[in-house]
Amino acid sequence: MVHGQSGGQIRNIRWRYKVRELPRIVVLTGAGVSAESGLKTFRDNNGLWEQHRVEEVATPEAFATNPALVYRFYNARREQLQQPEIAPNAAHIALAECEKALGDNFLLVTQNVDDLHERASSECVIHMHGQLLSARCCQSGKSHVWKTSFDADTHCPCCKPPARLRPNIVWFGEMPLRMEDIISALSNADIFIAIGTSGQVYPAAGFVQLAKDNGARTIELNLQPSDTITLFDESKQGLASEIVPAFLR
Ligand code: BV8
Repeated sequence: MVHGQSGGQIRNIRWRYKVRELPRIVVLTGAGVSAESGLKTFRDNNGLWEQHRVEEVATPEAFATNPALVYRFYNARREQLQQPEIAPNAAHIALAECEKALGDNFLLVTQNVDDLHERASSECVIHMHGQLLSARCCQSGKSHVWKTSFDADTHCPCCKPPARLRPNIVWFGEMPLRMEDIISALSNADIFIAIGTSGQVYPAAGFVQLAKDNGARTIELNLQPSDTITLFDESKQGLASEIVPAFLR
Protein backbone atom coordinates (compact mmCIF):
# COMPACT_ATOMS: atom_id res chain seq x y z
CA MET A 1 0.00 0.00 0.00
CA VAL A 2 1.59 3.29 -1.07
CA HIS A 3 1.11 6.05 1.46
CA GLY A 4 0.70 9.72 0.71
CA GLN A 5 3.32 12.14 -0.48
CA SER A 6 6.18 9.65 -0.48
CA GLY A 7 4.77 7.84 -3.48
CA GLY A 8 7.51 9.45 -5.60
CA GLN A 9 10.15 7.40 -3.79
CA ILE A 10 8.54 4.16 -4.84
CA ARG A 11 7.98 5.22 -8.43
CA ASN A 12 11.58 6.40 -8.52
CA ILE A 13 13.00 3.21 -7.06
CA ARG A 14 10.73 0.92 -9.05
CA TRP A 15 11.54 2.73 -12.31
CA ARG A 16 15.27 2.76 -11.61
CA TYR A 17 15.52 -0.93 -10.83
CA LYS A 18 12.56 -2.21 -12.84
CA VAL A 19 11.21 -3.90 -9.70
CA ARG A 20 7.79 -5.30 -10.57
CA GLU A 21 5.99 -4.99 -7.28
CA LEU A 22 6.86 -2.93 -4.23
CA PRO A 23 10.64 -3.45 -3.75
CA ARG A 24 11.94 -5.10 -0.62
CA ILE A 25 14.60 -2.78 0.66
CA VAL A 26 17.06 -3.40 3.49
CA VAL A 27 19.10 -0.42 4.65
CA LEU A 28 22.16 -0.66 6.94
CA THR A 29 23.36 2.55 8.56
CA GLY A 30 26.57 3.27 10.44
CA ALA A 31 28.03 6.18 12.36
CA GLY A 32 28.36 8.29 9.20
CA VAL A 33 24.59 8.81 9.01
CA SER A 34 24.71 10.56 12.40
CA ALA A 35 27.92 12.52 11.80
CA GLU A 36 26.16 15.67 10.54
CA SER A 37 23.87 15.50 13.56
CA GLY A 38 26.95 16.15 15.68
CA LEU A 39 27.73 12.61 16.88
CA LYS A 40 31.33 11.47 16.36
CA THR A 41 32.01 8.53 14.08
CA PHE A 42 34.34 5.79 15.15
CA ARG A 43 37.21 5.84 12.72
CA ASP A 44 37.23 9.24 11.06
CA ASN A 45 39.75 11.85 12.24
CA ASN A 46 38.97 12.83 15.81
CA GLY A 47 36.64 9.80 15.89
CA LEU A 48 35.42 8.09 18.99
CA TRP A 49 38.02 5.39 19.09
CA GLU A 50 40.88 7.88 18.80
CA GLN A 51 40.35 8.96 22.35
CA HIS A 52 40.03 5.37 23.47
CA ARG A 53 41.49 2.06 22.32
CA VAL A 54 38.59 -0.19 21.40
CA GLU A 55 39.94 -2.81 23.81
CA GLU A 56 39.71 -0.22 26.59
CA VAL A 57 36.02 0.50 26.35
CA ALA A 58 33.99 -1.75 24.04
CA THR A 59 34.66 -5.33 25.17
CA PRO A 60 33.35 -7.51 28.03
CA GLU A 61 36.94 -7.81 29.23
CA ALA A 62 37.19 -4.02 29.51
CA PHE A 63 33.96 -3.98 31.54
CA ALA A 64 35.34 -6.67 33.83
CA THR A 65 38.74 -5.07 34.39
CA ASN A 66 37.94 -1.35 34.28
CA PRO A 67 34.17 -0.87 34.64
CA ALA A 68 34.54 2.75 35.75
CA LEU A 69 36.12 3.71 32.41
CA VAL A 70 33.43 1.85 30.44
CA TYR A 71 30.62 3.46 32.47
CA ARG A 72 32.26 6.88 31.92
CA PHE A 73 32.63 6.31 28.15
CA TYR A 74 28.96 5.45 27.68
CA ASN A 75 27.66 7.98 30.22
CA ALA A 76 29.47 10.72 28.26
CA ARG A 77 27.94 9.56 24.96
CA ARG A 78 24.46 9.16 26.50
CA GLU A 79 24.69 12.71 27.85
CA GLN A 80 25.96 14.12 24.53
CA LEU A 81 23.15 12.41 22.60
CA GLN A 82 20.55 14.29 24.68
CA GLN A 83 22.05 17.74 24.15
CA PRO A 84 19.63 20.14 22.38
CA GLU A 85 21.94 20.62 19.40
CA ILE A 86 21.90 16.90 18.55
CA ALA A 87 19.00 16.25 16.16
CA PRO A 88 18.14 13.99 13.23
CA ASN A 89 19.41 15.22 9.87
CA ALA A 90 17.89 15.03 6.38
CA ALA A 91 19.22 11.49 5.88
CA HIS A 92 17.36 10.19 8.97
CA ILE A 93 14.20 11.99 7.80
CA ALA A 94 14.38 10.62 4.25
CA LEU A 95 14.79 7.08 5.59
CA ALA A 96 11.75 7.52 7.84
CA GLU A 97 9.71 8.75 4.85
CA CYS A 98 10.84 5.74 2.84
CA GLU A 99 9.67 3.43 5.62
CA LYS A 100 6.26 5.14 5.57
CA ALA A 101 6.05 4.74 1.79
CA LEU A 102 7.14 1.09 1.67
CA GLY A 103 5.73 -0.23 4.94
CA ASP A 104 6.68 -3.87 5.56
CA ASN A 105 8.83 -3.90 2.42
CA PHE A 106 11.37 -1.68 4.11
CA LEU A 107 13.72 -2.68 6.93
CA LEU A 108 16.19 -0.35 8.62
CA VAL A 109 19.11 -2.02 10.41
CA THR A 110 21.53 0.26 12.23
CA GLN A 111 24.93 -0.28 13.83
CA ASN A 112 24.34 2.97 15.66
CA VAL A 113 23.32 3.09 19.29
CA ASP A 114 21.79 6.57 19.10
CA ASP A 115 18.03 7.21 18.78
CA LEU A 116 18.18 9.61 15.85
CA HIS A 117 16.34 7.27 13.46
CA GLU A 118 13.47 7.05 15.96
CA ARG A 119 13.51 10.79 16.52
CA ALA A 120 13.13 11.19 12.74
CA SER A 121 9.98 9.00 13.03
CA SER A 122 11.43 5.68 11.85
CA GLU A 123 9.24 3.10 13.62
CA CYS A 124 10.83 -0.26 12.87
CA VAL A 125 14.57 -0.03 13.55
CA ILE A 126 16.84 -2.98 14.38
CA HIS A 127 19.69 -1.75 16.59
CA MET A 128 22.08 -4.65 16.02
CA HIS A 129 24.73 -3.15 18.33
CA GLY A 130 22.34 -2.13 21.10
CA GLN A 131 21.10 1.24 22.30
CA LEU A 132 22.73 4.02 24.33
CA LEU A 133 19.48 5.12 26.03
CA SER A 134 18.97 1.84 27.83
CA ALA A 135 20.70 -0.29 30.44
CA ARG A 136 20.87 -4.08 30.72
CA CYS A 137 20.64 -6.04 33.97
CA CYS A 138 23.78 -8.16 34.47
CA GLN A 139 21.69 -10.75 36.30
CA SER A 140 18.43 -11.11 34.37
CA GLY A 141 19.58 -9.73 31.00
CA LYS A 142 16.49 -7.49 30.95
CA SER A 143 16.98 -4.04 29.42
CA HIS A 144 15.42 -0.84 30.74
CA VAL A 145 15.09 2.59 29.13
CA TRP A 146 17.82 4.62 30.85
CA LYS A 147 18.59 8.23 29.97
CA THR A 148 20.82 9.25 32.84
CA SER A 149 24.31 8.23 33.91
CA PHE A 150 24.76 5.05 35.88
CA ASP A 151 27.65 3.10 37.36
CA ALA A 152 28.53 0.01 39.38
CA ASP A 153 26.52 1.30 42.35
CA THR A 154 23.32 1.63 40.30
CA HIS A 155 21.14 -1.44 40.65
CA CYS A 156 18.57 -3.04 38.38
CA PRO A 157 15.13 -1.80 39.45
CA CYS A 158 13.50 -5.22 39.15
CA CYS A 159 16.01 -7.72 40.50
CA LYS A 160 16.36 -9.06 44.03
CA PRO A 161 18.99 -9.17 45.41
CA PRO A 162 20.17 -5.98 43.69
CA ALA A 163 22.03 -6.63 40.44
CA ARG A 164 24.45 -4.41 38.54
CA LEU A 165 23.52 -2.72 35.27
CA ARG A 166 25.71 -2.58 32.14
CA PRO A 167 25.41 -0.45 29.01
CA ASN A 168 22.89 -2.15 26.68
CA ILE A 169 25.57 -2.28 23.99
CA VAL A 170 26.94 -5.16 21.88
CA TRP A 171 30.67 -5.14 22.51
CA PHE A 172 33.39 -6.73 20.40
CA GLY A 173 33.24 -10.48 20.85
CA GLU A 174 29.50 -10.36 21.66
CA MET A 175 26.80 -11.55 19.29
CA PRO A 176 24.95 -8.71 17.54
CA LEU A 177 21.19 -8.57 18.14
CA ARG A 178 18.38 -9.84 15.89
CA MET A 179 20.79 -11.59 13.50
CA GLU A 180 18.18 -14.16 12.42
CA ASP A 181 15.74 -11.42 11.40
CA ILE A 182 18.47 -9.51 9.58
CA ILE A 183 19.72 -12.57 7.67
CA SER A 184 16.16 -13.49 6.69
CA ALA A 185 15.50 -9.97 5.38
CA LEU A 186 18.80 -9.92 3.45
CA SER A 187 17.93 -13.28 1.88
CA ASN A 188 14.72 -11.78 0.44
CA ALA A 189 15.87 -8.27 -0.38
CA ASP A 190 15.62 -6.75 -3.87
CA ILE A 191 17.78 -3.80 -2.83
CA PHE A 192 20.44 -3.43 -0.11
CA ILE A 193 21.67 0.06 0.72
CA ALA A 194 24.61 0.71 3.09
CA ILE A 195 24.84 4.27 4.39
CA GLY A 196 27.64 5.90 6.43
CA THR A 197 29.59 2.80 7.37
CA SER A 198 33.26 2.01 6.83
CA GLY A 199 32.61 -1.69 6.29
CA GLN A 200 35.19 -2.61 8.92
CA VAL A 201 33.04 -4.27 11.57
CA TYR A 202 31.60 -7.76 11.10
CA PRO A 203 29.15 -9.34 10.75
CA ALA A 204 27.54 -6.06 9.51
CA ALA A 205 30.29 -5.57 6.91
CA GLY A 206 29.37 -8.97 5.45
CA PHE A 207 25.71 -8.08 4.82
CA VAL A 208 26.41 -6.74 1.32
CA GLN A 209 27.83 -10.10 0.20
CA LEU A 210 24.85 -11.96 1.65
CA ALA A 211 22.40 -9.65 -0.11
CA LYS A 212 24.34 -9.94 -3.35
CA ASP A 213 24.45 -13.75 -3.14
CA ASN A 214 20.66 -13.65 -2.91
CA GLY A 215 20.28 -11.51 -6.01
CA ALA A 216 19.81 -8.07 -4.48
CA ARG A 217 21.05 -4.91 -6.10
CA THR A 218 23.59 -3.35 -3.72
CA ILE A 219 24.20 0.36 -3.26
CA GLU A 220 26.66 2.27 -1.03
CA LEU A 221 26.00 5.88 -0.02
CA ASN A 222 29.04 7.14 1.91
CA LEU A 223 31.37 10.09 2.34
CA GLN A 224 34.20 8.01 0.94
CA PRO A 225 34.51 4.50 -0.46
CA SER A 226 34.26 1.88 2.32
CA ASP A 227 36.44 -1.20 2.73
CA THR A 228 33.77 -3.23 0.95
CA ILE A 229 33.13 -0.82 -1.93
CA THR A 230 34.03 -3.41 -4.60
CA LEU A 231 31.05 -5.52 -3.52
CA PHE A 232 28.51 -2.82 -4.37
CA ASP A 233 26.76 -2.58 -7.77
CA GLU A 234 26.45 1.17 -7.37
CA SER A 235 27.92 3.81 -5.05
CA LYS A 236 27.65 7.52 -4.46
CA GLN A 237 30.06 9.57 -2.38
CA GLY A 238 28.96 12.63 -0.48
CA LEU A 239 27.34 13.85 2.72
CA ALA A 240 24.52 11.58 3.88
CA SER A 241 22.24 14.58 4.47
CA GLU A 242 22.55 15.37 0.75
CA ILE A 243 22.96 12.07 -1.10
CA VAL A 244 20.43 10.00 0.88
CA PRO A 245 17.39 12.27 0.30
CA ALA A 246 18.47 12.72 -3.32
CA PHE A 247 18.74 8.97 -3.81
CA LEU A 248 15.47 8.03 -2.12
CA ARG A 249 13.31 10.68 -3.75
C1 BV8 B 1 30.84 -10.87 16.80
C2 BV8 B 1 29.60 -0.88 20.16
C3 BV8 B 1 30.79 -13.17 17.26
C4 BV8 B 1 28.60 0.15 20.26
C5 BV8 B 1 30.50 -1.81 18.21
C6 BV8 B 1 34.26 -11.76 11.05
C7 BV8 B 1 33.00 -12.24 11.39
C8 BV8 B 1 32.47 -11.98 12.65
C9 BV8 B 1 33.19 -11.23 13.59
C10 BV8 B 1 34.43 -10.75 13.24
C11 BV8 B 1 34.97 -11.01 11.98
N1 BV8 B 1 36.19 -10.42 11.93
C12 BV8 B 1 36.42 -9.79 13.11
C13 BV8 B 1 35.39 -9.99 13.93
C14 BV8 B 1 35.28 -9.49 15.30
C15 BV8 B 1 34.67 -8.10 15.40
C16 BV8 B 1 35.09 -7.18 14.30
O1 BV8 B 1 34.35 -7.01 13.33
N2 BV8 B 1 36.25 -6.55 14.46
C17 BV8 B 1 36.69 -5.60 13.46
C18 BV8 B 1 37.24 -4.35 14.13
C19 BV8 B 1 37.71 -6.31 12.58
N3 BV8 B 1 33.22 -8.20 15.44
C20 BV8 B 1 32.63 -8.45 16.61
O2 BV8 B 1 33.22 -8.66 17.64
C21 BV8 B 1 31.10 -8.51 16.61
N4 BV8 B 1 30.70 -9.67 17.32
O3 BV8 B 1 31.20 -11.07 15.70
O4 BV8 B 1 30.52 -11.85 17.69
C22 BV8 B 1 30.14 -14.11 18.20
C23 BV8 B 1 29.75 -15.34 17.70
C24 BV8 B 1 29.16 -16.24 18.55
C25 BV8 B 1 28.95 -15.90 19.89
C26 BV8 B 1 29.34 -14.66 20.37
C27 BV8 B 1 29.95 -13.75 19.51
C28 BV8 B 1 30.49 -7.34 17.36
C29 BV8 B 1 30.68 -6.06 16.64
C30 BV8 B 1 29.97 -4.93 17.40
C31 BV8 B 1 30.98 -4.17 18.18
N5 BV8 B 1 30.39 -2.98 18.74
N6 BV8 B 1 30.14 -0.77 18.85
C32 BV8 B 1 29.22 1.46 20.50
O5 BV8 B 1 30.07 1.60 21.38
O6 BV8 B 1 28.79 2.35 19.80
S1 BV8 B 1 31.10 -1.61 16.66
C33 BV8 B 1 31.16 0.03 16.24
O7 BV8 B 1 31.62 0.04 14.89
C34 BV8 B 1 29.85 0.79 16.19
O8 BV8 B 1 28.71 0.02 16.43
C35 BV8 B 1 29.85 1.32 14.76
O9 BV8 B 1 28.62 1.59 14.28
C36 BV8 B 1 30.47 0.17 14.11
C37 BV8 B 1 30.87 0.24 12.70
O10 BV8 B 1 31.53 1.42 12.49
P1 BV8 B 1 30.86 2.45 11.47
O11 BV8 B 1 29.46 2.66 11.86
O12 BV8 B 1 31.11 1.94 10.10
O13 BV8 B 1 31.65 3.76 11.80
P2 BV8 B 1 33.07 4.20 11.23
O14 BV8 B 1 33.51 5.39 12.00
O15 BV8 B 1 33.96 3.00 11.14
O16 BV8 B 1 32.74 4.65 9.74
C38 BV8 B 1 31.95 5.80 9.51
C39 BV8 B 1 31.78 5.88 8.00
O17 BV8 B 1 30.90 6.97 7.71
C40 BV8 B 1 33.09 6.15 7.25
O18 BV8 B 1 33.13 5.30 6.12
C41 BV8 B 1 32.95 7.62 6.81
O19 BV8 B 1 33.54 7.83 5.56
C42 BV8 B 1 31.46 7.77 6.71
N7 BV8 B 1 30.98 9.14 6.97
C43 BV8 B 1 31.47 10.03 7.88
N8 BV8 B 1 30.73 11.16 7.81
C44 BV8 B 1 29.77 10.97 6.86
C45 BV8 B 1 29.93 9.69 6.32
N9 BV8 B 1 29.14 9.22 5.34
C46 BV8 B 1 28.16 10.02 4.89
N10 BV8 B 1 27.94 11.27 5.36
C47 BV8 B 1 28.73 11.77 6.34
N11 BV8 B 1 28.49 13.00 6.80
